[in-house]
Amino acid sequence: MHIFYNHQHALHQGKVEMFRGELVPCFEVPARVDHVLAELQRRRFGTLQAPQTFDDAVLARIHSPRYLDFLQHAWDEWVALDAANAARDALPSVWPVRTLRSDVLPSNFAARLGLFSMDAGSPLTSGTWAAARAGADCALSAASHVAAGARSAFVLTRPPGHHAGADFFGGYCFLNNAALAAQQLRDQGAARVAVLDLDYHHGNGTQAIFYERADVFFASIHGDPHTEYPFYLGYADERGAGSGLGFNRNLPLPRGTDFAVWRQALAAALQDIQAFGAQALVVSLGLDTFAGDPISGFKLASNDYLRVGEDLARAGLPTVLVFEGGYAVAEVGVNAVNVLQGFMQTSKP
Ligand code: Q9C
Ligand code: ZN
Repeated sequence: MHIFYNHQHALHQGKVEMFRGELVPCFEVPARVDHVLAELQRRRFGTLQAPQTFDDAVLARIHSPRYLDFLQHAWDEWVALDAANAARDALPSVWPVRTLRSDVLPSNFAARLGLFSMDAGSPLTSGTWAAARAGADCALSAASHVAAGARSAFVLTRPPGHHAGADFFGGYCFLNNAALAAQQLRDQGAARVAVLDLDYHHGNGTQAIFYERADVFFASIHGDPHTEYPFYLGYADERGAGSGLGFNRNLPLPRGTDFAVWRQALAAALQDIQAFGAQALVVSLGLDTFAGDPISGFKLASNDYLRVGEDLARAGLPTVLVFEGGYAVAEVGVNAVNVLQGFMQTSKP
């Protein structure tokens, strides 16, 4: 399996996120990807592949031009406010909720930071744009590789992507790597593409991006948003809208769900994807379903991830796997590579 590794991931290095009235150390840290890379090397698994570079027009297939423009220049604007900001993360603190306008683009930086975000847990740093941009190139390259006939590819990148919408960041995500990969598969000839989101948190960004489309099916298994982030999306009654009606499937599960129950949800999601007639599959591979995850509530064990990979391979589709969440840093490498190993062993002829 070709691995599209984001060599620039560590340029994004948040210091703190807002939690219960305090700034606490970030959970989404560079060591996460370092552990996956080390485990790939330890097992001599896969071959690292340098990504191609795509122009911003390809990103604009998913993200709005005004959001891309904001993200690209945000750090310079932040430092221009106060030179001392260079040593601080930029976190939003004001948002245009119901009754407030989001069509006007204020000149005030804090106002735009809020307009283009959904929480105060996703610090924007000096290297955020460079890291996210290089990650998007990895996702697009993996999709092109699979569109050209490869059975599978893995995108090893951070920051993650599935919470990022067409024009906002949040949930540690800035550019939606899985959505970019799905669109690239469409643009390179796959008529129907499925995105299967296995991260503990609902992939609100990906769902929203494709909600009114019949050419991209979105399925997600995640912690019940009544109690789990992102709270305001991911309920079972969200089935798509307009021509996209029937092309969205949410499978929320309660905190404490174990692998046996989770695996039944996986079977249901894969059945929907087969019925849809997907020609290619993008997996948002979050490993925060692990029992030891510090911010999540499912109970998967490391060995269960081998079975996950096997189940995914049995779908028989050209597959792009995209690294998303997973915050049990010491175990995330073993868990991620277990999925890949299960997938490879099962997809071999
Ligand atoms: N104190 C992904 O897994 N809130 N994002 C966490 C922890 C945000 C997770 C609060 C969780 C976002 C890609
Ligand atoms: Zn997550």
